[in-house]
Amino acid sequence: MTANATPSPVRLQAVAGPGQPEPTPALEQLYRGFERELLVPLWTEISGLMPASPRSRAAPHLWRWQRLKALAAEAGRIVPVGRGGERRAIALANPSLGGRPYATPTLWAAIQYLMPGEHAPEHRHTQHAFRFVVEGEGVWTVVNGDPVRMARGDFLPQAAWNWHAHHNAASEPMAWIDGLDIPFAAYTESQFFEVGRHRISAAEQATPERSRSERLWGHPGLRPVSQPAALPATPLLAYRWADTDRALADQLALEDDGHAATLSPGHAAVRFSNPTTGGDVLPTIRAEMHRVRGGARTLPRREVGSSVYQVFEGTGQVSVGEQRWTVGRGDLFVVPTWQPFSASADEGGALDLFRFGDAPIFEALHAQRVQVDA
Ligand code: GTQ
Ligand code: FE2
Repeated sequence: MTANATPSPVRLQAVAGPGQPEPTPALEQLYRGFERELLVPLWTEISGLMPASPRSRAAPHLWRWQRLKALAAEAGRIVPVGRGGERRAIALANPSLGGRPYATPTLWAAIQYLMPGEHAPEHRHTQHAFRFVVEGEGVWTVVNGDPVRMARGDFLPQAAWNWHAHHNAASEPMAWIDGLDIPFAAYTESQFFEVGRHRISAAEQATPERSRSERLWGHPGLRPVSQPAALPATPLLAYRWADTDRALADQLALEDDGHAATLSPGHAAVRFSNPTTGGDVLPTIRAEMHRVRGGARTLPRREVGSSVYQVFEGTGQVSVGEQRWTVGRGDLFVVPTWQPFSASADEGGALDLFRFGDAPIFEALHAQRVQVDA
């Protein structure tokens, strides 16, 4: 190697061990040759490259809603929102992902905050997104010119490449959470982004109770014949809490009546679905709402892929791998791939958990596995 040649980033050490060649001077020579030519043999790497089951770089971690909200409110006072920064969104950074704004290796989760009268400018991107509202109201998200009301318990998916802006039409600040596949898109180097108008039109700043998308698509089991047969992502832009709540309550009531309806005793769950296919709402993101009856506990479950949960209502205990937390409204936590997860609701009230995860990616690749410990 000449003095000014770039040093090889490959570093190989001849070490004794099961399945490893004997560390001899000849082996050292061979490894120096590999380094010069930028080569790495499988035999030194196999346990890391091909583990027996998924090992996550991400750690289970919990963020308390009260602390997030206090910091977001402070950001509301001192950080303007506008073109360039685009959004007053503050992302959860998993402690094991190197300080990147990634909740999990594939998912972004952020608290977003808008002050009264504020606008977040229009843009579009290839990342899939959604909003979920744990408390408050007063913001409309305007998707391709369709103003969509946001209120507690609502789930608002926002598929790739739709223009979107947000505006707060109320006299109070509002916070909500965003979920996006930003880390997945970054890792796969597949992103596109465009800025739109700085200000949407006065007509688009309307504050209708129901969006055009809900009037067209929001009728259970009824599809508009004028519209395309199967769309890859949901055209319905709001899933309202009243509907989600009734679906969960009905599952538990059916269980009370002796009918099979729940995932396990006392554990009801619904998945937000694309009305044109019945599949996941977004191509890369699965979203669900779970209700655990007071005093009940979910079966420990592990899945390929990572999830983020937000407590919507109630108090209880959750366990993720070796971690165990007492949780309450708004708290957010991460379940890394293949780590067992279970939740139990405190006596006296149900525990409602909003969950989003990257399962559609693995299902599309036929790489999904689920294991439930009954
Ligand atoms: O509201 O459009 O948290 O584009 C991250 C990226 C929110 C949004 C985020 C975004 C948005
Ligand atoms: Fe966006």
